[in-house]
Amino acid sequence: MKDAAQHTINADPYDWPYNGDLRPENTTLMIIDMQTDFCGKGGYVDKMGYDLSMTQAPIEPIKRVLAAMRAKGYHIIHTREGHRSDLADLPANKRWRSRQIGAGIGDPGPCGKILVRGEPGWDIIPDLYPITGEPIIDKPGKGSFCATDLEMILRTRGIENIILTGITTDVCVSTTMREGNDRGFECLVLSDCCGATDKGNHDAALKMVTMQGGVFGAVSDSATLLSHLP
Ligand code: C5J
Repeated sequence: MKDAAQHTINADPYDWPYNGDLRPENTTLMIIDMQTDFCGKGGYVDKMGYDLSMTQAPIEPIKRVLAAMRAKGYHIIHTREGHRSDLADLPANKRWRSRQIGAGIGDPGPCGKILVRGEPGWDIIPDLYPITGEPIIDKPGKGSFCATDLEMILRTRGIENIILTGITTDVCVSTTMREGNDRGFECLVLSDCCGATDKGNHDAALKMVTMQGGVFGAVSDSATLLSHLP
């Protein structure tokens, strides 16, 4: 029998995926935490005083990747970081630290209670809003696998490859990539489809992926992906 067609995306430090098995059936786009709290006026990142242009930069590239991958029938999974309205899943140290920087999680802000489920600031921005059939993973922490059913959804759907996008590169994207990699998923992060609150941290988080032959997977960008996506 003839081998299945091989498809790879040019990436650093290796053409991805490692085994050339890139298909809509076994590959998901993950869009991490594209919530008003992380990229909108009056949200959590804005309240902390960081430059919003850095977390807004990936919106347009993600839009292009999302449209193309939806059209080709790839799996699409979204995540939201946030806590129960009674804050029962908010660790005291996470709340304390956020208050030190003037953006207390669970405290009222211009977009409702910061990072609390159901509040306006917590939801995904309209430009990237999920459509029917696209799971949303609600997570209390930085990684998308911790205290969620993400792994069960990926295994049930036969997903082996994860293409990561979203915010922030050095926190929730990086943590999810590490968690996914440790579980045997083949991960690719798209550099222009991520953003951080600090350019140095964005660059460093991407560089870390490329060490040791691709210690967490590989790094590419939206244009490269779109020109070779089967
Ligand atoms: C942070 C995230 N930075 N989505 N969350 O607290 O990266």
